[in-house]
Amino acid sequence: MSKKIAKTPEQFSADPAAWEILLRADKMGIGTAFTRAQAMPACPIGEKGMCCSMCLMGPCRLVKDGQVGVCGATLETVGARIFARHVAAGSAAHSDHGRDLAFTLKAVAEGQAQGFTIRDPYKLRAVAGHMGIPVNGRSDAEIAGQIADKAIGEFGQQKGELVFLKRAPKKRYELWKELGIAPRGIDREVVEVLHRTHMGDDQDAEHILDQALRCSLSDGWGGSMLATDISDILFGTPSPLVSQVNLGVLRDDEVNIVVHGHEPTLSEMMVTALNDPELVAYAKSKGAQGINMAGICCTSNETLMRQGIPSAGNFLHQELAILTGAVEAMVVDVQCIMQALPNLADNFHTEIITTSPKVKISGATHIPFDEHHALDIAKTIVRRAIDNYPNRGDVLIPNVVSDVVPGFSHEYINYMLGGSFRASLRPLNDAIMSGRIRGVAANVGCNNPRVQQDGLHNAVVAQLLANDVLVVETGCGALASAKCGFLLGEAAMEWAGPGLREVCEAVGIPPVLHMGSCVDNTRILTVLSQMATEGGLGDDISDIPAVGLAPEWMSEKAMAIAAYAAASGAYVIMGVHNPVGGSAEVTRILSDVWERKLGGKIEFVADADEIVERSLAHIDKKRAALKLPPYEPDKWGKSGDSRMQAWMELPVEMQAEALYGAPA
Ligand code: MSK
Repeated sequence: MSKKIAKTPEQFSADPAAWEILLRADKMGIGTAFTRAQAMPACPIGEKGMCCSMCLMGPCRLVKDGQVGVCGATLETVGARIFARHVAAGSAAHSDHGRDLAFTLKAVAEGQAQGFTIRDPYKLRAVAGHMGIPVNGRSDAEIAGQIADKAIGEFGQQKGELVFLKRAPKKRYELWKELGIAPRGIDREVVEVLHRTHMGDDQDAEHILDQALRCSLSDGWGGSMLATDISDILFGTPSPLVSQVNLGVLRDDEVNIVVHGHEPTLSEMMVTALNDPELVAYAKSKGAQGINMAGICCTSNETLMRQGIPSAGNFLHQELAILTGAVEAMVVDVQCIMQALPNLADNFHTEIITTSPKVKISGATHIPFDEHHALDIAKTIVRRAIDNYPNRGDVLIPNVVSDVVPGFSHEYINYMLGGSFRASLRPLNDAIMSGRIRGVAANVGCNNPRVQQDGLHNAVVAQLLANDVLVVETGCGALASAKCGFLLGEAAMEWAGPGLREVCEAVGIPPVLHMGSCVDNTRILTVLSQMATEGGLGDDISDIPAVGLAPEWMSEKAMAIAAYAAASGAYVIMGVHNPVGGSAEVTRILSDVWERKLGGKIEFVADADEIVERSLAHIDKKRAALKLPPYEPDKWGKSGDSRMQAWMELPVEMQAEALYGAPA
């Protein structure tokens, strides 16, 4: 049903492409997540984690001072349980994605995965090294099979510890063991959170949150890390390329297929299918000029950084893409897919196709993915989209696109800083030590219609760049920056402070580095670990002048990421609101207690300026602790391209005078 837009499109989103489509939705009387959020204020009790629904004696609302639930549960226990369950759900989602990739790798090793192959044998061997799997004299298939078996075993392991924990700095690894939070097996830690938070179990807030930490680590240094590594083995380790982002990547004269969700397996095969000459000819027979694929959310990040497939946008663009009227099929897999899509698509010709055996949505067509017949399934889907092209009605594609350079895997960052034979993060550490780069921020996470789309991401990133903070990004935060033009080399000239600009010019990189999808936050863990062991920035992740930010987060996966980042020693600031803000004690444990125990913490800050202020204060505190020179921007910026640019802007007569002296 139509909702009157009380907010303007500009208040809903910072993105001009969204403005145009939101006006169209309003004219057509179609609601979106933007208008639904406005029409449905968040529940004031649930919003602060003050409602316990863990058993049927409730739900209990703990809204008065000292009030307890029917069982006697306190606000602290309730808040800790809610937080821990969010972390467990987020960890389960990420990690299950990793499990599916492990099974695909196993099928590839056995020659049973149609169309898939091992694209990065170097990464295959590197991962084998991390797992203690011998590689000498063995075929790719043999190594892949053993990696897959080991990976699958990590999920069901009951005792011991996950094999990737030793990829963390030694001090961090020892700390996890000392605190008793080193994860034993991925599934085990998720199950234990659910057990401990069942009615009548663990009732000490800090103790519950310790298990949340252990569970999150099983994601960050377990399931998600496996997902990243195996994706690289199967589909190639990303390196920078050029592509485009925003709704303007949709074509008005081609069949448009949008892939959305998180898993790269089917979408990678779709890329092969859409280049099939027979299907291209079939599309032309239906009156289209060709077949165009674009992505949304993290499936988009996967195909963007590896194949250069353009991105139609981030989380809140999923409905807007359909509202263009130009999408023949939206092909979804897992996570972050709004249930509103099939109803919305009923207003247009778009077919919503669910492809994961785990995800069905009423009103959508279900074509389940099976890695043994991936190419056949991809071709079937492409053919359906082509058949749908003649049904297209009125189309409105905003003429808004930005160029983007994605694909900075940690392997590529090492290569770009040191070349093939001296690949290293040494120049990055040196730049931070000298003060050219003040520190590093990882800006990640979602959009949330409770706040202006991309507004917080863009405001925070712009201010950090101006303060010489190098920004790395994943997920929908990265796509927000891409739309805004931050993921381009030229952005350094426009946005970066003098020291950061010098580094970007010298290395030839954007000031904001796209590192992948939300499971790929593990790439950031790898970079931080390497920075800590490279020398000069302490010997643990908690020593590094760095922060983690998720200004517009909404998903439980973001909570899992925040928890494993804090457990790994990072200061994490989450925007929007504190989901356990009703309990001052839980809020204190997540910040003060965790900082004392782990050197990392989570805080919730809704305001962009305050996020930046706290980030810079933390970075400067870490610089001081390392006895690095204080941040002095005036020392930098007198070399490199900016000097050249200033020169080029001088009138020719002044250039001549500077070179040859004043005319006689
Ligand atoms: S897709 S989890 S909205 S980043 Fe990874 Fe974006 Fe957040 Fe989903």
